[in-house]
Amino acid sequence: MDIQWFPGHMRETKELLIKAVAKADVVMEILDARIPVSSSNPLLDTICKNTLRLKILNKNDLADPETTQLWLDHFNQTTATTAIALTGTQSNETWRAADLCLTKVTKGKARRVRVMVVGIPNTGKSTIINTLAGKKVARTGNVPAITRQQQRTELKNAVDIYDTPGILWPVMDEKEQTYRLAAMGAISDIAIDYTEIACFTGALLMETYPDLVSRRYRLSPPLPREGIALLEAIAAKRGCLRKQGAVDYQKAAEIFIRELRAGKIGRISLETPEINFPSTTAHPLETLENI
Ligand SMILES: Nc1nc2c(ncn2[C@@H]2O[C@H](COP(=O)(O)OP(=O)(O)OP(=O)(O)O)[C@@H](O)[C@H]2O)c(=O)[nH]1
Ligand SMILES: [Mg+2]
Repeated sequence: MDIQWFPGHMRETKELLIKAVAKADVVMEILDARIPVSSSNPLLDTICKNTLRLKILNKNDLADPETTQLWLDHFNQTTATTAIALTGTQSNETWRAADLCLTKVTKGKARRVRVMVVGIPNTGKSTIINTLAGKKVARTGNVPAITRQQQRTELKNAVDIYDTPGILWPVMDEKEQTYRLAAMGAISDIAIDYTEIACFTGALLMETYPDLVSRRYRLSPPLPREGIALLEAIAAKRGCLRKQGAVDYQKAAEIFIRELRAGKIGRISLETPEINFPSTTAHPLETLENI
C-alpha cells in the first residue's frame, strides 16, 4: 500500500504549520494515545523550537492505560515537552489541559493567550475544542480531514483557542507507520487497503493482546498468529463468506478495523516507548528542514 507524496505537498504542509505556530503562545499537539509516535508530526520539533508546546495523548479511553502511563513517563521525564493524557469528550480533563496552557504563559501577558491546536487528521482536535467551548463550535467526524480551515474560539479562561485542519506529515516511507495510521483512521479510507491493514494489525494484536481479540471473536485454541488466519477465523464467526463458501477477506477486515477503531476489542495501544520511540536515531523528517 503506497501513499504518494510530492515535494509540493511537503512545502505547503510546512508553510501551513509555520504560519499557524507563529501566531501561537502555546501549541497543543493532539496525538492519538494509541499511536503517539506515528501520530506525531516531527516537523513540530523544529517549528516549535521557541514556542511552548503541550503534547495531548487524546482518545485515552481507547488506549491501554498501562502503556499510556509509560508514554507519559517517557515524554515527561526524557523530553522537554509536557505531556498529558485525556479523553476529548471529558470536560474536566480537557480543562486541565487548557488551564495548563494558561499557567505556562500568563506571566507578563496582558492580552488573551493564543493556543493553537495542531495534529494529524482525526486525532480529536475539534472534539476537544467543542468540549472546552461547552457547545458545538467545530464540526467533528470519524473520518480524516473534517476541519478545512483555521477557526478561533474564545474560552472563558482568557484563552483564544484555534482549531486547525489535520495535517498528515509528509514522509510516510515507513510501511508499518502507514499501517498504524490507517488502522486508527488518520488516512482516508479511499486510500487504504483494508485487508492489508487488518492483516498487519491483526498479527500485532495477536502478539500483544491475544486475550482481548480471542474474547471479542470467541476464538479457541490454537489461536491464529498470522493476520490472514485471524481474518479467516473472524470470517467464520461473522459469516463473511462469498458464494461457494469462499472467505470474504475484505468484509472480515472491515469488521475488524471498524471494531478496533471503536474500542470494541478493548483498550489497546499499537506503540510502546521501548519499541517505537526513536530516541537514539535521527528521525528521517529532520531532512525536511532543507526542503
Ligand atoms: N473514543 C474517543 N473518541 C474521540 C475522542 N476524541 C475525539 N473522538 C472521536 O474521534 C473522531 C475525530 O474527532 P475530530 O474532533 O473530528 O478530529 P479532528 O482532529 O478535528 O479531525 P480533522 O479535523 O479531520 O483533522 C470523532 O468521531 C470523535 O467523536 C476521545 O477522546 N475518545
Ligand atoms: Mg477537526
